[in-house]
Amino acid sequence: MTRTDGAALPEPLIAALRAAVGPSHVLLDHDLRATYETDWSRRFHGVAAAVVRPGSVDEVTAVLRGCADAGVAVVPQGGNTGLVGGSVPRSAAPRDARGSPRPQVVLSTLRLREMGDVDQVAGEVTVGAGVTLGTLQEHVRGAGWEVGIDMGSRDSATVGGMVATNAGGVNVVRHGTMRQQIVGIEAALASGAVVRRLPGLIKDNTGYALASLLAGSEGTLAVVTRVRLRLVPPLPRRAVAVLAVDDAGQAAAFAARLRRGLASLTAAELFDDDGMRLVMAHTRGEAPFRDRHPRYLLIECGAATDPTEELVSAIAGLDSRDAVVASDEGGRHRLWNLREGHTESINAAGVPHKLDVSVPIGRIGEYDVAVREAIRRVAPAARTFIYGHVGDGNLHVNVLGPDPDDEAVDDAILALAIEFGGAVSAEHGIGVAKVRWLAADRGEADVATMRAIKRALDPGNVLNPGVLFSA
Ligand code: 2HG
Ligand code: ZN
Repeated sequence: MTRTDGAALPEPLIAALRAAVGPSHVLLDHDLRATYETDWSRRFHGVAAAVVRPGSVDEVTAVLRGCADAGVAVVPQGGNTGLVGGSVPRSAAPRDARGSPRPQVVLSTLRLREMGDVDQVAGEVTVGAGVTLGTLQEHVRGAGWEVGIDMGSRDSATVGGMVATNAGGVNVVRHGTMRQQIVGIEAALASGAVVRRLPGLIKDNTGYALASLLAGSEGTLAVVTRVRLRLVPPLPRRAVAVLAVDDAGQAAAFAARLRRGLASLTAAELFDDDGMRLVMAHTRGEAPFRDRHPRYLLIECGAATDPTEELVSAIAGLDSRDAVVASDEGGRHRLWNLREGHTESINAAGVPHKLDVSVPIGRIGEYDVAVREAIRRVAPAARTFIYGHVGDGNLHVNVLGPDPDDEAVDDAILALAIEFGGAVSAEHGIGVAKVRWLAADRGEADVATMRAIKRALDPGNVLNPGVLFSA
């Protein structure tokens, strides 16, 4: 994406922002802004007129009011681990009603780091939006609980960003997505109003479920400031297996059988041989098998008592090409690294096209074959890596080679996902990357309803213009 210069902020707004959050938290200098302006994919970047770092919900509302009054766009940002351009300024600045470019301010939530005590009776915790998943995991483990979500970006991804994107990760097969973990929310609207419901009631049918609406709204409806999460019991004993399989369809079929028959299943992940070789080369990892195989299925089990025997006997009933099992921490980590190392290893080899599609689980094998063929047709020299959460029907299709601005492979991959009855985003969202695909996937009536909600909550289009809908 071409980098264009952002419009500058009016002086009175700069003064108001400094007064609201303190001068040291209004970053105007190019070098200080840089890490906030490019997302994790490195494919999406734009220029922020300023990065503002409020430290409380009141400061967030002051920033929103100031920007709304000045017609300035606000891009909410957590750990900036997004991959679809939703958490960084637009490369082409959004326009106001007269067609002039609107300045964009990044509102970083990283200072919203309040960490509540674990409520031992309810099994819940309330935390600030800027707390990282890794810090939260450490906090609740110390109190004898676990977070229902886990993912490779745990040390940077924030709770607020995970709500805004309805994050998935590796344990969805067991605990569901972020939306299913949320039992309360506090969020600031573009008007400066704050919606807050944090008592953490498991059952609450009192009107619209605003927390569920904000989950997956990608910063277009509100800035999430605090979240109350349900916790899950810890599963301290773990065992991991990697199975060598014939194809993605077999991996999906095995995962489906294990979901039914293996009560301690916590993850079912897929990767291919090219991806594994790349990870091994980048991380100096060891191959789990002497021979090469077309695809690999990683299975993790978690329980109060050692699940190794249960795992071994479950996979013995599957007709895999080969299998390895690890129960010790080092061995489990080495096997997980083969899957979790993909994003970093692919990024180190170039700027990938990253598409996170959902496909009906029964059609994963067919999709894996068809999508590789479709990519070969539009980009014969490209390198394709397909990995992901096969137990949820979520594949990450990564393509190295085509220019970052060339969207032919993206289009081929997404069109096929729709043709297969899937979705153009399983977990990373629409961002700016897939705006063209929202209506194709959801249909006109759904998009019109979403636009009506957006207009009602953010009539000035202050929050994340250009994300989900064209600005
Ligand atoms: C994962 O599952 C993440 O590892 C990142 O969702 C996916 O690198 C990607 O495309
Ligand atoms: Zn993923």
